[in-house]
Amino acid sequence: MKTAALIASARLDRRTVLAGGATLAAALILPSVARADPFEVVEGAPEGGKAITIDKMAFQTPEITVKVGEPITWTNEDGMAHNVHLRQGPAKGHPKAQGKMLNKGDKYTLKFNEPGTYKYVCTPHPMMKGTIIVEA
Ligand SMILES: [Cu+2]
Repeated sequence: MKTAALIASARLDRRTVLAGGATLAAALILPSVARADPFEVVEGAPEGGKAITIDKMAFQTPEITVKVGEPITWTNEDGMAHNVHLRQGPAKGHPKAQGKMLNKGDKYTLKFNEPGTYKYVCTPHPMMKGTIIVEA
């Protein structure tokens, strides 16, 4: 009986320790997941990645597939100013989803942290549409 009580007590301790460990792990992991943005604006048009030209009132590559972390750089070659405004997908409603207006020759680079399908438009010309598929 004494032994049984000891075993029960040992089991309880181990469960308590495991539960405590899981809680600690959750505390360490969850805040970083909550903080991570689905995408980032990258300054200074980095080397590599994919390129999309904006011209003739259109995103010249309307659909593109990238890996997580692979940058996409848009270059406006149109005489009119345009932007990249992420409207559907993981970036929907994000405070940085509406990109700055790009004049002719300006570049804008995004990289994506979260896989998914991101649909975007140009804010003043919403008939200009594009789709970004981000793969893990
Ligand atoms: Cu536009």
